[in-house]
Amino acid sequence: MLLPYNEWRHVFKLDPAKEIEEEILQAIATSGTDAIIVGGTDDITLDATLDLLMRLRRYPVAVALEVSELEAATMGFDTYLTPSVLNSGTLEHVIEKQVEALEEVGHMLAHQDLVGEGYIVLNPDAKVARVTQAKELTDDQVVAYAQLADSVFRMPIIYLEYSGIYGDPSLVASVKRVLKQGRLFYGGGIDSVERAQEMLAHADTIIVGNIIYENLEAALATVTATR
Ligand code: 1GP
Repeated sequence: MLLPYNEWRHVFKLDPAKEIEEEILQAIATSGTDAIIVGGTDDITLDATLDLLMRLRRYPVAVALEVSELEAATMGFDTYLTPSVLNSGTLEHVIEKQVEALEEVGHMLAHQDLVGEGYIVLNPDAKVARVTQAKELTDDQVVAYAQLADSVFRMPIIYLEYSGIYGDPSLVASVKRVLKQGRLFYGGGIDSVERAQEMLAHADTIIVGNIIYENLEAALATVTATR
């Protein structure tokens, strides 16, 4: 059975802009991970997204699309994760791109398949931080953003995004303490079982990205942290 997003503990994120060999794709898809998110920051094309979707559909694993880019929106995914970067310096990445996408494809998407993600981008050097002009935040602000997303906006997912670096487990724990209903996603720098376990102690779900392309064995090992 394919797991819904609110039961995911471990997720791999594949970037459609990056090439991936068939054996690596198979190893990732059959690793025991709960889901695969297809998403990236730039150079996302419809062709590459469709290609990855078709290749992944051969395996019994949930596949979610995470893009605000109109060009890549296509049918066939189990879930459509819609990221809003809450600490973005521009409205474009909070609501505008999302509205643009829904204007085009909204009528084809079912309410239950659309899941909002309140992103808090915390690595100022990450591409996503530059593209969205993410504001740097104090720890107290991070917690306040998380509470806003959870208790005010009632977003189903609050996503602490450190993309490229390993984050601060104590800040992840502080965020977890204020959440009442949303699920806490953590992503960034998970490249070992130890780090996966450390973040899973606080976050509901961990997202493993880059290491897939750097060290497959290490990436696969992170799945065992959920056992
Ligand atoms: C990126 O949160 C994910 O969007 C995972 O981060 O690539 O650093 O593992 P890494």
